[in-house]
This record gives sequence, C-alpha cells and structure tokens, in this order.
Amino acid sequence: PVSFGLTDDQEAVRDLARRFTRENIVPVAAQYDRSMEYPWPVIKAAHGAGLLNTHVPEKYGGAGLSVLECALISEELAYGCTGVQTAIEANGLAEAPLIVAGSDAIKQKYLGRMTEEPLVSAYCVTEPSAGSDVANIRTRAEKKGDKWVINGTKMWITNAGHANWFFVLARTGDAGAKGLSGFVVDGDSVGISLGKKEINMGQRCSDTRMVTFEDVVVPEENMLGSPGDGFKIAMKVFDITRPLVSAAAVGLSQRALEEAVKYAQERKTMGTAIINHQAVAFMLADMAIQTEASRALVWKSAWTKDAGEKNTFYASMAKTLASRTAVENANLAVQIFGGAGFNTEYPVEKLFRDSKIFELYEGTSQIQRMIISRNLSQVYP
Ligand code: CO8
Ligand code: FAD
Repeated sequence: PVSFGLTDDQEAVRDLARRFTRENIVPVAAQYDRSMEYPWPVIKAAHGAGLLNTHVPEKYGGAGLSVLECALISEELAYGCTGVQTAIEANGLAEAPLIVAGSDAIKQKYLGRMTEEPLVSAYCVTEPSAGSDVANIRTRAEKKGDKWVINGTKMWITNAGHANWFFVLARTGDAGAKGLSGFVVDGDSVGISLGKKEINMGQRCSDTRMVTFEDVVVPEENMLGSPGDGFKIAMKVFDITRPLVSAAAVGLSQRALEEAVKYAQERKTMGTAIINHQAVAFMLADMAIQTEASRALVWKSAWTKDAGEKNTFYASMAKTLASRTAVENANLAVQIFGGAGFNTEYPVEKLFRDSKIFELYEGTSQIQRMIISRNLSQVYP
C-alpha cells in the first residue's frame, strides 16, 4: 500500500528532533553564524538527546534508525541551522563506510566509542585536484609489513578540526576506480596535519579544512573490506547520505517558506499585508510546491533504500531537486523581505548564504544529473 503516513515511532523521532531544534538550535544559530565557532555545546546536547549517530546499529550502541527516520531528523535539525546540521550529519557520513563494509571488530571499536561519548569523525574523499572525479584521487597507501602507510592531501573535509578518527579513501593499486581502498585512521596518528578552518560563504560554524597525511601508519585491520573495494564503498555510502543531505535542504526550504509567510502576513504596503498582493502570494505558493515535491522525493529515495532496493537514481534526483529548491526558496524569501532580506538582523540572508552549498557538496548538481541519466535505461528498461 502507498502511504505518506508515519508510524507512531517515526512521529516520535521527528517530534523529538523538532523540539530539540526549537530549544537548542534556533536560538543560537545567528550567533554561531557570526562567531563561526564550532557548535560543541549543541553537538553534546544532541548526543545526550540521542540525535547523533542515529544510523549506528543497536549492536554498537546506536539507535539503528532507518534512512527515512534519519531523514526526518536531518530535516528538523536543518530547519534550525544547516551549519550545525552539517557538523552533526558529517558523523553519519564518516560512519557509513564502516556500516557498509567494516568488520565486526572495526565497528565495535570505532562506532562503539561514538555512541558512548560525544565525539565527531570525518569523511576524507575529496582532494585539491579531484572532487567530482573520485576515481582520480592521488592519496596513496602502501603496504609495509602488516601496516599501511598513507601519504596525500584531502580538501574541504567537514569536521576535520575536531575529528576523533577519519575515513580515508586512498590509492593502493592502479589508476582508476578499482585501485582505491578505504581506511579508518585514528585522529591522533603521527603525521596528520590540519589546515586552517576555511571561511566559507555559509554554514560558517561547520568546520571545513585541508588534511595532510605524511607517512601515517595504519594497522592492516583498519582497511575496510579488501584492497580495491574503496570506490564502491564510497558510492554505496552516498546512496545512504544523499537522501539525508537532501532532507537537510528540505529543512532549509521549509524554514525559508515559514519565515516568508510570517513576514508577508505582517508587512503592509498599499494599505494591505503584502501576502494579499498576488505577486507575493504566488512566490509563496511556488515555495510550498517545491518544498513538498522535494520532501516527497527525499522520502522516496530513503524508503527505496530501506526497502533493500537500489536507490541511487532516486537519491540523485532528491539531491538535485531539494538543493535547487533550497537555493530558490532562500532567494524568494529574501525577495519577499525586501531590503530587510539583505540585512543580517533578519533570518533570511543567512538562509541565502547557507543554501548554495547543497548544490555543491555530496556531489554537484551536474554530477547528480550524470548519475540520473546513466541510470535511466536501468530504471525505465
Ligand atoms: N553503488 C554500487 N556501485 C556503484 C555505485 C553505487 N551507487 N555507483 C557506481 N558504482 C560502481 C559502478 O557500477 C562501476 O562498477 P564496475 O566497474 O564494476 O562496472 C564502478 O563503481 C565505477 O563507477 P562509474 O563508472 O560510474 O565511475 P565514474 O568515475 O564514471 O563516475 C561519479 C562516478 C558518479 C562521478 C562519482 O565519482 C561521484 O559520485 N562523484 C561525486 C563525488 C562526491 O559526491 N563527493 C562528495 C564528497 S563528501 C561531501 O561532499 C560531504 C559534504 C559534507 C556533508 C555533511 C553532511 C552529510
Ligand atoms: P570539481 O569537481 O572541480 O567541479 C567543478 C565544476 O565542474 C562543477 O560545477 C562541477 O559540477 C563541474 N563538473 C566536474 N566534472 C563534471 C562532469 N564530468 N560533467 C559535468 N560537469 C562537471 N568532501 C569530502 O570528501 N568530505 C567532506 O566532508 C566534504 N565536505 C565539504 C564541505 C564544504 C563546505 C565544501 C565546499 C566541500 C566539501 N567536500 C567534502 C567536497 C565536495 O564534495 C566537493 O567540493 C564537490 O564534490 C565538488 O568537487 P570540486 O570542488 O573538486 O569541483
């Protein structure tokens, strides 16, 4: 049966995240945007509330939530601040390769500690010379005895400045996708150096850095799967995380819509609230249509994964539509606020700056379209 209804448990999860966001994120979002400080107090509170590491299996101390349930949480947290949400969700991203391909011992060691205390981790795939083109990354791992030795530089790594451990994709074999392997690397390993915190257009409290690995020694058992499995592990991870990043974009779209409706009801011109001008009302209608359409596609992409089916096609569609909608809704919200939309005392200029990254990280919109088009004949044979 087709249903958009949530179970009681799913509603409870969403309501918990909504309450947490209203109490712990909305009131501090502007302050973190200005100070660009890493939101440790919020992350610790989220850990206490059970809103961190939500897809870690129960066996390792997590809640073992489905992708759909994680998406409900992502949307709610992002409604409050997508910078904070990105810091929180980057944990889920780093943990996903372990869930996809880690041995029981690796999961016990690295996922277990995340559920025991408020720690963060990071996912290191992108490099200065290769972002979209994952198959061409250059970081190398060489086998020396029973250890691997990693050398190379990663770029734009979320949570890098605070990570207890890193997932690292590195070349162990020939050129191309089949020569890559995935590793878990302890954050305090000798030879890791961090770049400065990058100052980005938006999501400014999130921590993004270059990470350099110089002769970093990693025990053999920290390789995930077998040599050469790394590229496919990274892609399988995106099948889980792209629905969640898309859900965060929906959270931002919903926030932009609600802020714009409220303002349009209060602001008066030509003797009436601006919501009564059709030109403004239709902008709000478009924002609502696109938000609902994005959410429906996010839920479909998450549901498909939870049903055990291949969801790559829908995950890329959700990412493309939800990120475009976030940018467009933030833009329309600024338009509806008029001059106040351009000012830092009002909430929507932050949404405008925060929105753009959704069309870039976790695969640009061009890359999503490439994936969608490559899958067309398989999905519609
Ligand atoms: N599942 C399983 N296998 C897959 C999948 C998949 N989803 N996708 C591809 N493969 C397999 C293919 O079937 C193929 O296998 P085989 O060789 O056996 O036939 C093999 O992998 C190679 O695939 P392709 O031929 O499609 O490889 P290409 O190099 O042509 O293209 C892409 C691959 C699609 C371009 C890929 O490189 C890509 O996705 N690029 C975008 C990179 C990206 O998204 N980076 C994001 C980095 S992380 C990030 O940005 C985090 C932001 C912070 C977020 C915080 C909140 C979460
Ligand atoms: P490029 O790949 O150089 O692309 C440049 C332009 O060319 C884009 O418009 C792109 O769409 C287009 N393009 C490239 N190839 C094609 C093609 N074949 N067809 C059509 N168009 C194409 N990475 C991580 O590994 N971990 C993280 O935690 C992480 N966090 C991030 C946080 C932030 C704030 C930022 C900015 C980035 C983060 N990234 C992270 C990196 C992010 O995933 C990459 O920036 C992104 O995938 C794009 O790669 P690139 O920047 O190298 O752009």
